[in-house]
Amino acid sequence: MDDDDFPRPLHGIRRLALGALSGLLAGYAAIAVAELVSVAVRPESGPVIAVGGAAIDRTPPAVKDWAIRQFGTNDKLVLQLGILAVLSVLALVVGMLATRWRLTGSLCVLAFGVVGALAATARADSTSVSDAFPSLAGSVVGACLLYALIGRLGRRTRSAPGHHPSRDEVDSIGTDDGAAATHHEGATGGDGWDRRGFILAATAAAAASTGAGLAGRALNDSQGQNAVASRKGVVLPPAASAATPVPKRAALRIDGISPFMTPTDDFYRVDTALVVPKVDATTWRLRIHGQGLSRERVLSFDDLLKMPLIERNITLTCVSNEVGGPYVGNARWIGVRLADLLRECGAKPPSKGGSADQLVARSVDGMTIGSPVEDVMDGRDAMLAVGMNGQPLPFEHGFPVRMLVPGLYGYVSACKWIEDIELTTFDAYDSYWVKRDWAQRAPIKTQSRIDTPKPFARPKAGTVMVAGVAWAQHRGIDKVEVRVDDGPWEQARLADEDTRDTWRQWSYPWQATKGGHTLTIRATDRTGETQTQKRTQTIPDGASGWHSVVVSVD
Ligand SMILES: Nc1nc2c(c(=O)[nH]1)N[C@H]1C(S)=C(S)[C@@H](COP(=O)(O)O)O[C@H]1N2
Ligand SMILES: [Mo]
Repeated sequence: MDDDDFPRPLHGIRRLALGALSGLLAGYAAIAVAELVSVAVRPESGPVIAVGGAAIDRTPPAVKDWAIRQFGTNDKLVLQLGILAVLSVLALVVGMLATRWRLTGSLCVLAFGVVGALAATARADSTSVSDAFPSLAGSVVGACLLYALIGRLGRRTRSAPGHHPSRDEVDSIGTDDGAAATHHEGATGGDGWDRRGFILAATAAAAASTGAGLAGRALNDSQGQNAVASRKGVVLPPAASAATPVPKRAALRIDGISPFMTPTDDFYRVDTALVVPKVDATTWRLRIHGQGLSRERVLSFDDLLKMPLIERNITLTCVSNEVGGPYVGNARWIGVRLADLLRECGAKPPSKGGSADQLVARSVDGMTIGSPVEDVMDGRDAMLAVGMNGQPLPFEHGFPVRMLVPGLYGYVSACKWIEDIELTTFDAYDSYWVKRDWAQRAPIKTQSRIDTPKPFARPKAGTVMVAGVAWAQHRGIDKVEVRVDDGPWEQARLADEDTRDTWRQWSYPWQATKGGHTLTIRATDRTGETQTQKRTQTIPDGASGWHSVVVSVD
């Protein structure tokens, strides 16, 4: 009778469990509210993306390479799931802690909000303190919710000094009549376990969070619709200077070889963007400015399309590509010749007396990529690309405009979602990856890859077609050699060269004998230099060494 008149607080394991649940609900509410508030700021300002971005910026290269290798293009999904998992564990712990120290628990939630806010404002693409709002707003809601939910559990022990509820009592509390509890405790929470109040509040919070989160997601997605519409509206003009037709015999028909032109959907993607930037081409602008220019320019997308366009096949390679790795692809690009634009602004390469030796490209997501002005203006087809394989650039590959410089690794040349070009010097400025210990200058190293047979394949004895690709952009491939086990180097048959900026296919009909064999490949570029056997890491300026494949012939 007494118990019914004065509900007891919840104790023991059930208190902890409901505390943990409260923590989870508070964390969920915080993330959901942050997502909704980020609609008013920008999608990248939400806490998961912000913390993920901060993690990417601080990941040591070795870990980054490992993550790319382990998870490939899923690395970003894995990162976000990892952050959510860590947040969940933290939320459980904070919830349990709050069952004892209610206010401290809520303050912890606020502290996480501050961390998220700091991460959001510290990112390179953050231009405003408003990036802090989503995390802060989310954490305030989360903190209040946790405080309220824990209040429903009743005040711990102190309300009933010396009282240790028996097993029976705890059970009866669990099944007590919620109406009685509500009656005694009112809206702000009394000293006893308010079962009905807890269930109501928890259910309402879960539902409201789900609603807020889904609404936030939907609104954030729809904000990209202008960009999507602007991309659909792009009509690429014909090139003033078309690509020379690919020689028929540049593309071999061999099972398992990389196709000479990489289909857009299979083209590798490497960037730091957790949210692919959706840029509206109709409002996009590119600013060209900096040292040694006689005039600055601001260009719209239409301005670019009105200029004479060049169309070129260019093989792009990532410095993070391991020997034998997949981060290389060949596409047909169309765009404006960058050297012409720079010359119109009065730029001169260092060899002609220009004072700026570095061109820094900046993207809408704050990436900075520095290329040598000399390379950009030495006559090669450096371009501001607007199209890839006959289509406007896909969002993943930099819509509306990206830079490309044949012969340079992507991290020193291929800025996607570009919006700013500044001429400066290598002494004066270190770009994003250079700050992270990658080399300032990084021409692509001569490399070759065996595409077929695959490692540990079991071909039949007899003629086995060994084939693959070799690249030495802007120098060209002159020779590819194959070695079986420790035998002599044999010349592979080279497919025709398209241009010296594209990779080159090769093949070698191997008379395979039974047993295990190691196939090794090496290429020689047009300067006469043969690929070095010396294995190096990808950092600081690209992997070197020979690719080999072990097979077992039946
Ligand atoms: N804005 C932006 N541009 C970027 C990057 C990036 O992280 N952000 N990564 C660069 C790197 S390291 C490479 S290898 C190429 C890859 O281009 P892709 O994803 O279109 O293949 O983009 C470059 N441009
Ligand atoms: Mo790269």
